[in-house]
Amino acid sequence: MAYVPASRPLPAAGHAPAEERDSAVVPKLVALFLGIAVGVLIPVMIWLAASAQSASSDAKAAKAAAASAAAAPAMAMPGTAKPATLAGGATATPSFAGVAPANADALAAAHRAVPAALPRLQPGPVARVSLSINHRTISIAPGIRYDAWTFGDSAPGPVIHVRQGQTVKVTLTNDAPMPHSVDFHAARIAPNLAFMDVDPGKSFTFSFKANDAGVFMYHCGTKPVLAHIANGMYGAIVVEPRAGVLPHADRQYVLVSSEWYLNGPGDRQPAQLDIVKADQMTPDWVTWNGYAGQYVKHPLTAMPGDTVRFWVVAAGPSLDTDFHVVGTLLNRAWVNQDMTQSQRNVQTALVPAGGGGVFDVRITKPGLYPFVSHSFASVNMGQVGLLKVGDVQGTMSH
Ligand SMILES: [Cu+2]
Repeated sequence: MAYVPASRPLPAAGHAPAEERDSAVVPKLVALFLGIAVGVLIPVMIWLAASAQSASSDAKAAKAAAASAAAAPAMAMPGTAKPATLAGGATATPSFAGVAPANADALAAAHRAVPAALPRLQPGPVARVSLSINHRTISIAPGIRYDAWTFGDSAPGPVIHVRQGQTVKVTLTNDAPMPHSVDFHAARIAPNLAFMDVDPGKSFTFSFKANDAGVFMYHCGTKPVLAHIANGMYGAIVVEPRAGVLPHADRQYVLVSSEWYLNGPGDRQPAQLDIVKADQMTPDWVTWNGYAGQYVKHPLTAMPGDTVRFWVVAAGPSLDTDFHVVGTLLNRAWVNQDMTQSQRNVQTALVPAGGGGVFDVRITKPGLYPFVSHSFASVNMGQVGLLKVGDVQGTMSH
């Protein structure tokens, strides 16, 4: 915005004649100019005063809003950040985005990528799902460790694959030192009966019928939910429509996006949750299946002409995913996992935090096709992978 100094002379006063040859004319001209100057200056001064008042009010309102929302971003390089604070006084650590040890490339190569292939269905009318709950130290990026809370041994937890119409019988076993629970978005069930806290050392079983097809999030629903999800307690359940409903797919992959909020770099000792960053939605890492960039070093694969189906969940806890495959379009997009209708030839599809979407691509030309959230700050923080179509060499970044 341009800033106009208050002392700058107004045009009406600045263009007075420098020389006057006819002295009789001078008083008239002076009177005329004074008249014009007064006529112009008074409204201008009133307007300037009103503007200043308005700007002052706006500034006060913005300051109050910023303080109450505690929304000041904390995105700066390590060591240079001015810490952001919550209204209560809690302070966020600086950003640890992109922290990498010297051997990060070798660590990325040695990392065993989380299998993204859709697991097999269980036959029969009942699908049994056992979920243990643990507190574990996991890797979330090359050389970066985090003290997570997990379903099973990993974050995300195991992918669950059932058929529409099957009964899902869930047994939760809490091997962690504090209460946890599980909330299935695929279930229509009273939360107070099914999603309740399970104490340490206890087990709990409940069932629901998977009547709604799609890909859904499951997560811990114990308060504070933000902390339990941010610490890793989430996963995906694929409820596949009845046989023959969906077009054939040659390859099927499940991708869960999530972000991580670290209270330290995590390279020398495991990081833990920075709840201020989580409240402010300023993550350090954003990942596919829990580990930054893992499918860049270890791409998902397809052959030219294959139909590749992505079952995508955005676990958040707070960021949406804008699903995009570079170099192609989504031939079919079942947005918001509504499996009754698909959109065609979509460039980018929104997967909201806590939501899911199913996307088919059919790529005929061999190459390396990055899949990202097209919210590109997330790419910079690790939410990028490669789909390798055909027998191609090398890698690429995006
Ligand atoms: Cu929990």
